[in-house]
Amino acid sequence: MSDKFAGLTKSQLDSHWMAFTANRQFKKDPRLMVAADGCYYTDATGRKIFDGLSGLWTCGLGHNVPEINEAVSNQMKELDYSPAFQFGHVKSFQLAERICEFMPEGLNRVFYTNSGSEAVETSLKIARAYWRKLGKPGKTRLIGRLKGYHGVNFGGISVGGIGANRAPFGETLAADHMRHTMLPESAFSRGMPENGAELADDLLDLIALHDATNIAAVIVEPLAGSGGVLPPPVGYLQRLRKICDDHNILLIFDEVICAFGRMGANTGAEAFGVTPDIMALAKQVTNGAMPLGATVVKQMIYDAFMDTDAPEYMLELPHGYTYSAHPVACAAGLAALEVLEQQQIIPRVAKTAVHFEKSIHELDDCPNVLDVRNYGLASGLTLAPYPGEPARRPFEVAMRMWDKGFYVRYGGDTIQLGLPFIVESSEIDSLVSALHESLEECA
Ligand code: PXG
Ligand code: PLP
Repeated sequence: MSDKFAGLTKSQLDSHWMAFTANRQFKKDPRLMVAADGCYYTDATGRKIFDGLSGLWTCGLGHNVPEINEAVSNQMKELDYSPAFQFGHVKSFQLAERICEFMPEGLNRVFYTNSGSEAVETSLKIARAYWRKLGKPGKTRLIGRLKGYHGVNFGGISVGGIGANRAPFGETLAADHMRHTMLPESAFSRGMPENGAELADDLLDLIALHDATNIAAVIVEPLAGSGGVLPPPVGYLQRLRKICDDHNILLIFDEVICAFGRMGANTGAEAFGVTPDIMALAKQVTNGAMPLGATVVKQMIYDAFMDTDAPEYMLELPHGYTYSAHPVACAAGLAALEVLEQQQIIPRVAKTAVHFEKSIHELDDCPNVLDVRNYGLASGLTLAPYPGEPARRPFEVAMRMWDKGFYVRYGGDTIQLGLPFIVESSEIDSLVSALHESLEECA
């Protein structure tokens, strides 16, 4: 196939309203993937394209992983669907225990969703319902952070801190936001920035404003992804944890991007040494092969719902999705986590991250580069805007990259990279040199 439209008619292109996409631009000049294997896509013109974001932070193990393919195909034949409510199937329980093996100590009860957005909503609802169970119904207020991304549902955009994702939609839930941690003096930090732990004290100001008796939970991404890849400042998450403990506020980590290896550790919690009360996860849990998310909670939270005098046939939490614990997604999850462990992929990420850090910071002096940040196999570059057109340069750089055979993510004023866990050093070097050229071309 050498047609970049892949034979699609205008009517077919127009029929699909694409997610988070500039539809008008895309449909004039589509970028269509037709196949994928390992770290590479094949596009509709037959070119090989390096996957610089592991899908959408989903496919760290690369594409077309035989073990996952086989598990999914077998599961389809054996049990394609099983009702999510009041009846169960074996694999969801096996996967729940397996997920817990990757969790920090104490997080050991898993509630399934189909996406990160749903895992976030579930986290926020469980946090509020937990306090109600404990006889503290006033604890409902939610705290997020500027530049936070917590998916696109109403709860998630309320605590989220990316204006463009909320502004079009009017009223949301009552929520407050701490400042983000991207300080000018931290530009070009390698790994965690030294400065900024004191920004966690913003939570103290919000407690003074609302009183902790009215606050249910604080939600943050350990490393903020979509907001531009912001690793936490040294000591910041520890300080947040301490304030939450001192004031009886639940701490939620949104690890939709961090969990299962991206940070070179099982979770962001492990990488940064802080354990939340609730964790939202998705994406890498199935290597992106099937949609699956989950909210994992400490046992004390689960127990608060189970310790009840209500009759045993009464359900404890009126919440869930038709596709919660979908058997095919669970089969994909079991296979993906098995490969992650058996092939020792996470230690490999930690090792590769050392070369990646060195390599990506070779771009520090490129034209219009205002900042380069990195941790694990994630990196974000902030680019100087064209006057009055903040989002144009990253778009142009990403299109140059696409022409050179690299898929990278662009949005706002940043370029984001989330390399496959199986990437080779030589592939990192090629990517960085293509970025170097693209930045020069767009100067
Ligand atoms: N929380 C976090 C921290 C995320 O990164 C979500 C929630 C929502 O997950 P779902 O599965 O509902 O999309 C995400 C998703 C990017 C990018 O380029 C990031 C996401 C999605 C698409 C693009 O950074 N994160
Ligand atoms: N809307 C209607 C009319 C439904 O019947 C359902 C589920 O039964 C939903 C929405 C929710 O769908 P899901 O469970 O896939 O989130």
